Amino acid sequence: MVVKVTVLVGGVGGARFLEGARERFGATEFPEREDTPSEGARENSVTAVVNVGDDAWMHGVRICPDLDTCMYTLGGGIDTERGWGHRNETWNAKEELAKYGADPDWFGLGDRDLATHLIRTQMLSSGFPLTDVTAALCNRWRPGVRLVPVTDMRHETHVVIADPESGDGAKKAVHFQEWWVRYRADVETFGFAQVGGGTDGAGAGKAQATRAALAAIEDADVVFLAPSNPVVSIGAILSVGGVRAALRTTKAKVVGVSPVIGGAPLRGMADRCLEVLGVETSARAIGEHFGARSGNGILDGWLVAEEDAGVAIDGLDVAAVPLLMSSPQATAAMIDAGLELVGL
Ligand code: FO1
Repeated sequence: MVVKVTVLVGGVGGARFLEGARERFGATEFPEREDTPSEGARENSVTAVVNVGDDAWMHGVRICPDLDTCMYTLGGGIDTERGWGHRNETWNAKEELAKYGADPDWFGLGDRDLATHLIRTQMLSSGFPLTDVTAALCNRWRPGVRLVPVTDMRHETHVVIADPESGDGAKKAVHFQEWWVRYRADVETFGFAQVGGGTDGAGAGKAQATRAALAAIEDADVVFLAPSNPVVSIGAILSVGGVRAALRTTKAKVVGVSPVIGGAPLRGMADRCLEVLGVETSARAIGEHFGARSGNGILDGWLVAEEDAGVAIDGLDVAAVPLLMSSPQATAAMIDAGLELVGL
């Protein structure tokens, strides 16, 4: 049977999960070529609804870390060591900018990566929505999965911290990238806020999900929440207008994958983010945080690691399976376990 799969993803963990989805369901021609077979003949399709909360204007260009990490990873251009940016990268522009005293000097803006941001910035300035810009960039990278931003509006994650520059612990809000890259989250942190939103009448002040993102959730057979950061990646997606409602009403089954194994995140700083929200860093607490659709949550199923076997959450089907995404094949096996868990 044709399976329409939608995955909510953030950066590195999300990209790795998408490699497994592509392995399991086959490549989705994206952007669709003119000769793409009609719906009936279509094979399985995989659409990623990608977080835009990390996105930032820096040095006059628009940077979309999670979209680029997914595009480069699936397109074979990622630096596997860092998990972000191009392999074989050089940093000449970054060094030259620093010599001019240009701010910020703490962000790793690579020369090859800069080309992506220049194309994106030119297209955005010409009036193309981020959804179309992403399709154009994927024309080159051919990721084999459809990548769509959750919204075309600004929806940046900003972080309220104790200002390290001020002696009296005064608070200030910084962009997520400054918190993540400059401070490594190693600063007193009070909370996260989404900044941006639409200028149009409808939902002004709150970014609204695109039609493509909502359709990807509503028309799917199954929706996965990738094992991305539950707060600043998945949480930032859920905070976009229309997403929660779509997840609660879709005919699809919704399956989450725990980003935490045995009380510790695999990489990134999910524990630091969860602590800010007062959520315990455990597969159970995060499953409860997302909640069951039979309650007022968004999940039908929750995959936890074997180390967390025995986790039980009201209203949720839970399965304990290997969760190490050590290869696309291992991730494909996780996806099969998720399908089985919800009877697909
Ligand atoms: N992460 C870092 O830790 N240091 C960096 O200098 C850095 C630069 C960077 C440039 C482009 C890009 O697409 C991602 C980049 N990242 C960097 C990752 C970025 O901070 C992501 O938002 C996080 O990895 C969270 O997904």
